[in-house]
Amino acid sequence: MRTARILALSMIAAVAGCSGNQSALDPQGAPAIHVEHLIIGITVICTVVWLLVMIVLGWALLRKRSGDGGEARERPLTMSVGSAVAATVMIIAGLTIASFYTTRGIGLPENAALTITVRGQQWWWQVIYADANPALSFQTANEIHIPVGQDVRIQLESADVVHSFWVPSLAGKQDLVPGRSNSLLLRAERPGNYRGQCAEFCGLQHTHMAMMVIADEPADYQRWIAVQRENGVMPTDPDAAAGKLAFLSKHCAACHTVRGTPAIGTTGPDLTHVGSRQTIAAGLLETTRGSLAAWIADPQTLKPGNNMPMVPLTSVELRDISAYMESLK
Ligand code: HEC
Ligand SMILES: [Cu+2]
Repeated sequence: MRTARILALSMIAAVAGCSGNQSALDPQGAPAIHVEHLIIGITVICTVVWLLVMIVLGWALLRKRSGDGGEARERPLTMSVGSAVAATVMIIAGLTIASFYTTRGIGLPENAALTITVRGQQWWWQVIYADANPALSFQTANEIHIPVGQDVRIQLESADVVHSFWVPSLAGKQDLVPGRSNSLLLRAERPGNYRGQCAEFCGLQHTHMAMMVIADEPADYQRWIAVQRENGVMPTDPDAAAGKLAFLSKHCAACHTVRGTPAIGTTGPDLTHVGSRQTIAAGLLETTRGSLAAWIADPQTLKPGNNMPMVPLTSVELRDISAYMESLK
């Protein structure tokens, strides 16, 4: 009874896991739909093959027990083995062709309107919206906004080791390889938040290397772009204003950029609009003043081994810097 209940519950969980914002079985864009068709096709064919093999095996075992068969059956046996081999070759060839056409189908169109560069870092995603006019270029981290219904070319690079970019609801999986540039087509038909994760083991904090692709209606997307292009806001709140001074006088500015201030470090994520992002530290924590304070106070306990050191701060400095970070919308 108990076993049956556990079985039923795990089946419900498995089916529920198929939908949601991070599932290859709940595709929301053309490339992911191609991949889903391939997954279903291969699963169905393999299931049929497995069932046939089991039926033949059962039949053969039963006949062996009843003592039937023997030398006289040599010829039909050769024939059935021969046809099984032929069927295997045909099925494998068929699956190879299907997989080839799927790969072609999710390939990049000649000219995607938008290209976004994503650089894998241990353990976060640097996202670069480059523009021919450098004044219009900007960077963000772990959060990629795209317009719905448009082909977006993601250019994938790596700063250190091999990572892998995978947003299952929107596209296939593609590696980020040091010294090489790969491309991937991303497309969302419906607005929403689509979660992705690094899919290639890349070190200690590989698990905490998530990203969010946010598909916006074109007008929302333009509004977001306009905000991101602006410099970091001048804090008006006294805590945040004091926090800005503290931020610039501590080591933070050596690793982080806040455009419009002397902070131009590039080791860590660009913080110009960090307060506008849903999460910090690659999906680890929701962005709130409290989580920012917790992170800045002790990044090594929250995400052991990551490349941000603990910078000694007084409690007032910590409070002010967190207020400043939160104000950077
Ligand atoms: C030695 C370089 C270095 C220094 C110094 C440094 N950081 Fe960082 N910081 C990083 C790196 C690297 C990350 C990304 C960590 C990760 O997600 O794995 C990060 C992440 C962050 C984040 C989260 C950003 C996001 O979008 O995920 C905030 C906020 C932040 N740092 C603030 C600060 C503040 C404030 C200081 C100074 C008290 C500081 N950092 C000092 C390297 C540094
Ligand atoms: Cu990884």
